Amino acid sequence: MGLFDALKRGLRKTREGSMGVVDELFLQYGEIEDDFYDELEESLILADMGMTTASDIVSRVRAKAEEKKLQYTKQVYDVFIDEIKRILYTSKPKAVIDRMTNVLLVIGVNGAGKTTTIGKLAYQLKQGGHDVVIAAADTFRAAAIDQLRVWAERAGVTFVSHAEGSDPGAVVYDAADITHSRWADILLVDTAGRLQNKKNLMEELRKINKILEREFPTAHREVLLVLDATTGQNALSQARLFKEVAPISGIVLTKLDGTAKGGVVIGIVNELQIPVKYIGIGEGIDDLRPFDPDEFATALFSLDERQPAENEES
Ligand SMILES: Nc1nc2c(ncn2[C@@H]2O[C@H](COP(=O)(O)OP(=O)(O)O)[C@@H](O)[C@H]2O)c(=O)[nH]1
Ligand SMILES: [Mg+2]
Repeated sequence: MGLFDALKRGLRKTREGSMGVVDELFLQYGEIEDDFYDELEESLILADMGMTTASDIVSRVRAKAEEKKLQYTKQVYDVFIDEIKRILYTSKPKAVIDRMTNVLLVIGVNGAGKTTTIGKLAYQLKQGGHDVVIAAADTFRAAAIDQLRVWAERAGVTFVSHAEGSDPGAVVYDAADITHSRWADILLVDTAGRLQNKKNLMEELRKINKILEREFPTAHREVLLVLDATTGQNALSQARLFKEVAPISGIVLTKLDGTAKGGVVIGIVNELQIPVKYIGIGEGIDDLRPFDPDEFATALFSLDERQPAENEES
């Protein structure tokens, strides 16, 4: 199966669910009436783009359609797709991995998919010829450390951990040392995400980020926030919260395969103006993909199958 087919399969629930509803609306409505735009807005909200983004999109699409004097909803489809792509392109990320040393701090709530994402990423980077070190800075549970160790072994990369309950900062110092002495070019730092103890967690993350800034002043540093797409609008509020702790440079949106509400990507990019850098479309080691706006829009809206004719009159 090709990469694009794998992406389409991963996004199937969203494409056939909430985006299918949007597609139908355009292709079956007929002549444009006021109701059409109301229904469009409603279907975008149901697709979890959020109220702000849904109303932004509809007013821009409407203005353009009126400017072009379009009569039929089918003709508005292209305008709509262009608008979706425009939003997604505001987040077109530069490459995450640079030629120099790369330090990726991975944050997010429990269960979002941080450890899995690091495992997949470590594997892919190692396959790409990089020397990767993983730091197990989620020291809260032994099981979390073991889970990451298993991924590191699968990927065949260097793994740095301390005992359960030890200071995450100390793990990060240790991993920084090892990265320097190996001349490794990539350090991935896994962190805890227990929001129940919000204040401590935020302090801990802030401290880890400081250590990385100090230890790697010239490295290419990223702070990746991992969000679970199945949580919909909750993902947006988590992003706002974590933004206060560290400068988030990119988002990893996981579990897109498990939700019909993949429209949340569009809401996140539009509202937060933080680029989505990777998407998770399954639990397997190959199921992490760099985010490509064009590919994503095409996979989401069945464009290749039902592209409406340009100037069709009926
Ligand atoms: N279906 C699916 N499951 C995922 C994806 N990413 C992570 N998971 C699952 O989500 C669960 C929690 O992941 P984990 O990495 O432990 O989350 P963490 O607490 O943030 O470290 C695990 O069962 C993963 O297999 C994804 O893209 N798709
Ligand atoms: Mg974890």
